[in-house]
Amino acid sequence: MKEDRLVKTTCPFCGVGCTLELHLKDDFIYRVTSPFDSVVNHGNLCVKGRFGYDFLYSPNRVTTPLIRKVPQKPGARTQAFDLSEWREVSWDEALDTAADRMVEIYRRDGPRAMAAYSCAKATNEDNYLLQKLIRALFRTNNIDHCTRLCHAASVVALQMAVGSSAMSNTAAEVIQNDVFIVTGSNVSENHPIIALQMKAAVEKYGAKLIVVDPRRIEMVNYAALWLAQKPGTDVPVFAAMAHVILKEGLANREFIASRTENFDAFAESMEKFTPAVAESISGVPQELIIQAARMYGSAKNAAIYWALGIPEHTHGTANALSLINLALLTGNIGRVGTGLNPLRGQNNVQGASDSGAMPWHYPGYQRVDDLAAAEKFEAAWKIEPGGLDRNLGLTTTEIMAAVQPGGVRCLYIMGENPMMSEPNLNHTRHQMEQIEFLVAQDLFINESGAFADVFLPATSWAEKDGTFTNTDRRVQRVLQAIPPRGNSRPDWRILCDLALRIEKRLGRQVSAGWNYQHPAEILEEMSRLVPDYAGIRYERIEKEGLQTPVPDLTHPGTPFLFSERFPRGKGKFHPLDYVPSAEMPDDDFPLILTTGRVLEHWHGGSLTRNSWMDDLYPEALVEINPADAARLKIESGQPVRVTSRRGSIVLRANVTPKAVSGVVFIPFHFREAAANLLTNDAVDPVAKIPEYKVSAVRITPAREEELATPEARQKRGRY
Ligand SMILES: Nc1nc2c(c(=O)[nH]1)N[C@H]1C(S)=C(S)[C@@H](COP(=O)(O)OP(=O)(O)OC[C@H]3O[C@@H](n4cnc5c(=O)[nH]c(N)nc54)[C@H](O)[C@@H]3O)O[C@H]1N2
Ligand SMILES: Nc1nc2c(c(=O)[nH]1)N[C@H]1C(S)=C(S)[C@@H](COP(=O)(O)OP(=O)(O)OC[C@H]3O[C@@H](n4cnc5c(=O)[nH]c(N)nc54)[C@H](O)[C@@H]3O)O[C@H]1N2
Ligand code: SF4
Ligand SMILES: [Mo]
Repeated sequence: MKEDRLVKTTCPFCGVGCTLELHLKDDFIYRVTSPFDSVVNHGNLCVKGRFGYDFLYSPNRVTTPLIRKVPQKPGARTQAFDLSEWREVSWDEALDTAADRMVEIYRRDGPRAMAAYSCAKATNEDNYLLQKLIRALFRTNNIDHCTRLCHAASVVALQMAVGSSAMSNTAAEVIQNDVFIVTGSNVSENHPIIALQMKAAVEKYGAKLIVVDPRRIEMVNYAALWLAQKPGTDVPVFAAMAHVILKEGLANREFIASRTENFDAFAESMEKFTPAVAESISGVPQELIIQAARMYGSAKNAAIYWALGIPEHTHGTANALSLINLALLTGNIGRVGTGLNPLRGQNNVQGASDSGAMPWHYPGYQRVDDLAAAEKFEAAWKIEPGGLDRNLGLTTTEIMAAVQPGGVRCLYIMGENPMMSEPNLNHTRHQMEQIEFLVAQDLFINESGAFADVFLPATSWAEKDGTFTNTDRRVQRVLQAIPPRGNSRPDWRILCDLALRIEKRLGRQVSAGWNYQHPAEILEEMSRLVPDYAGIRYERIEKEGLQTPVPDLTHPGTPFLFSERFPRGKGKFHPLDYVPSAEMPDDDFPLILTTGRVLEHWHGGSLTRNSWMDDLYPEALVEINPADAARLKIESGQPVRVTSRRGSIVLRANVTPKAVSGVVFIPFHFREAAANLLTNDAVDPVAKIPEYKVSAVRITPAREEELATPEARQKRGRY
């Protein structure tokens, strides 16, 4: 018997980054709480942080390296969920096989044949190493992660306008806002602890909340104004607010003159967006737009919080720019209690981006096509001059599209699940079948790993050390609480062991090395290369995280950005036009489908569907407005078929006023009713993010037998 222990660590689910206290008895986590003095969450946790950790004990978890029994061929690759289709092997055999095949393909086809998906659930150290492996050993920038499917358009827009893409302010500052806008963010389900602070801002501190969202999300109950636009019409709504602010003299002339550029071109392009025009496109009554403009435009401290309702469109970049324009126009940026705040999703999506798991940037957003940056990384990794690839790599969606002879042949997936998370899954399936060699490094054989040749069992966050960077740029510790389950290993260790084998086969040594003894050494290497992380060391964040930028070892961290200047100098206004979504409703497909999340579940479901969370929310539901349901003669609980131009699924209806008329909502967590069979893979031309928030569908009644049975729901398998 060991003593009972408490281990303080960071939640593995969302970007809020709550502190967890794991209660252990004999290396078994029997309870999770949070200390009252935790800086992010003050002892509060949502249901996932508190109860959702048990996936790590799931019998479905794979803790032995595996190799497929039947060799897979491109074009005829199949999925194997059942362990009987795999051979349990030693780590040596698994890693040697992976290294042999990867090097063989690289030798034959060169860098463009190699690609990797990195993992926003894994640590900064894990992500730093995977991008180093891909860049330094395979000489390609073909590495990306789920940020591409997430806030890519927010990132691009913020880079264009201010030169930095992170949240500008700290989430807890919401209580210092007089007015705040929440748009495209179902915050009480997806960032629940930030939602608590927002509710307090309204109820205790008198802030006024403006919700701009096409669903009647919970935060509408706290809102002074709710603008329910048709999905895909944010530009007209926010541009009309700018129009009113300009017309009514509410613009901050001093801020515009001293801190911004390109104002005239922007102001001219706002002329056409009268509230009446915006109403005709978006359906939002013009009086509401005018009121919202006055409220935001005359506030002393106003902030904008947004999530995926903004970027996940073919015009996602324009959507995000329409928000940025508003903040520049009113000077609501660069001070405490203001800001442009894209709420980041995964526990470590900010960190995976900071760590360089991206095709256009080295760690720290240093561009791969910038000569000085490339030379810096060549020197650090001891690579011959000119050795690193100077070309932008492929993004997540481009990698999948490039799987073909002459294109990507080998894919390494560390902790992602494209076969659930990418749009138009029938197309993704076709592409996955064409891969020549596939490695999956995960806790579970998910729908994508089921296609793999080699499966490498990683540990969960509770079985390893490292750091996560949360949505407000806070780098926090992750502490090993229990030994790795079975034969699993932490991602960073797997990557080091693999890299050494690849190096040996290539006869190429990256003498900056792969012999790390502890993740602290990896973070130290990264902090030497990334100025914003220069002052971060494990010792400094044992008690409390530090918010980047942390430029030196005594710097206290940066709660809000841009007080003096923007990273690009002046903030740049962007003129805008309205562009409709790629697929609009018509007679055949009369409803708009928007997709997203529910409180209890996580993305493709690998974690929460292998957890108690699945008992709380066991079955996929489509939200339909009562008027639409009456017209379609559908009742709550009845099975329905939802069909788009790309696919069709059967699930139960949830008739609820949370859905507005003409718009239905389906969460994408459920394999047996996979929402992404329906979604459109059209992308924003600049940010390459898919249009998850608007597809056209029709709904027809279905029979009970067409639904997945409860047993089938429990089993993972082909959808
Ligand atoms: N429980 C849970 N929490 C999560 C996650 C999870 O899987 N489960 N995932 C995490 C991740 S990675 C992310 S990125 C975040 C995502 O957090 P959110 O973006 O809040 O998640 P979604 O459910 O996609 O909600 C999108 C919101 O946009 C609205 N919307 C739809 N179309 C439009 C539109 O055209 N314009 C506007 N303005 N709004 C629109 C929807 O009604 C919804 O309120 O959540 C994180 N937190
Ligand atoms: N229709 C629709 N589709 C969407 C979205 C939407 O709103 N609508 N949102 C998009 C967004 S914002 C996102 S972020 C993506 C998410 O898409 P993905 O990142 O593809 O989805 P996840 O299900 O989170 O996959 C994470 C995997 O990592 C594994 N894992 C967890 N921890 C670790 C670890 O420490 N190490 C390793 N190696 N593996 C680990 C889990 O078991 C799981 O299999 O989905 C996108 N897809
Ligand atoms: S709000 Fe996010 S970080 Fe906090 S407990 Fe819930 S899932 Fe974890
Ligand atoms: Mo995300």
